[in-house]
Amino acid sequence: MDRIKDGWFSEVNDLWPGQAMSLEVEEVLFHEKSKYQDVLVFKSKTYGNVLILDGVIQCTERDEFSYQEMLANIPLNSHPKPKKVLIIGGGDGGILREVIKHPDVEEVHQCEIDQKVIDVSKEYLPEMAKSFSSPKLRLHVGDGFEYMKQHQGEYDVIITDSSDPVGPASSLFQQSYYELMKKAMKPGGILSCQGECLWLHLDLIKGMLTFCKNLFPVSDYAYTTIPTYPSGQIGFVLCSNNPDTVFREPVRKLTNDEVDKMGLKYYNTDIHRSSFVLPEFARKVLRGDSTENGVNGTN
Ligand code: SPD
Repeated sequence: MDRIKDGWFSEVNDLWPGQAMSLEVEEVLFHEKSKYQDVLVFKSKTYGNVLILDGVIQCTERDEFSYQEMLANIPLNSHPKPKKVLIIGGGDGGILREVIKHPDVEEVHQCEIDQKVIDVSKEYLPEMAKSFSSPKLRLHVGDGFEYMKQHQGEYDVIITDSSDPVGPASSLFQQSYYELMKKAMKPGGILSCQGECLWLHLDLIKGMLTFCKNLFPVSDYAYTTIPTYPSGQIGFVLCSNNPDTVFREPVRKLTNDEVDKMGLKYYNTDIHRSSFVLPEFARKVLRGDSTENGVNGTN
């Protein structure tokens, strides 16, 4: 296995040239090519079990909660009543686990293209995949574009938990995909998508926020810290069909007690607010000189 050398996995990829996260491997638990991608799971020395797709770290048991909690909770707590939610991707089940914690969520549709990812997650990442048994879930294995075409005007919140923009996943970072999500949303709907890294992909993020600004009355960008993603950081593109949405001020503010009861380890109301505060190099590019500091100047 050429990605593991001398007992270390290294995440070498052209999307982050000249750098690579390495994790010490204790045992390879699964390695197979699915119909869509190379699927590897190993037990690491210090990050628990790790899921790798096409050589890229998707999640580790130790730090996955940072990404999953933020990608799910920012949109859910920005919507006044998120009853029906669609998850595109997210085959490890972590986003689903977070979505069904929200008390207003009645029904979740999830569309994941690769059954193998669901299967290995059930086997090796049980803390993430445990929610696939939820009675609120309608799981569909297939293509997200096709699924949304058949479900127009249905969702309060759409969450896209994708891998990086290479191969088939690159279409999930393009305008046509956002147009499709817009059509699948109910009036006042909100979306949240994996939005890559400020340190590595600022131009890509700028491009996405530019077309989002033309498609939605409100759009914004937030981010989280996570040790095992490239440069230790990953962001989220957020859009709303409701012109009154102010992403950085959640409509549902969790008490400390609620945070505990929901088992949240990263998300709380303060981190929701602060995740929109950008370092200056990124603020200049993504928000220009607006003194209001919001992508659309409205929030
Ligand atoms: N660079 C890796 C980005 C992966 C984002 N998706 C991860 C899936 C976790 N549910």
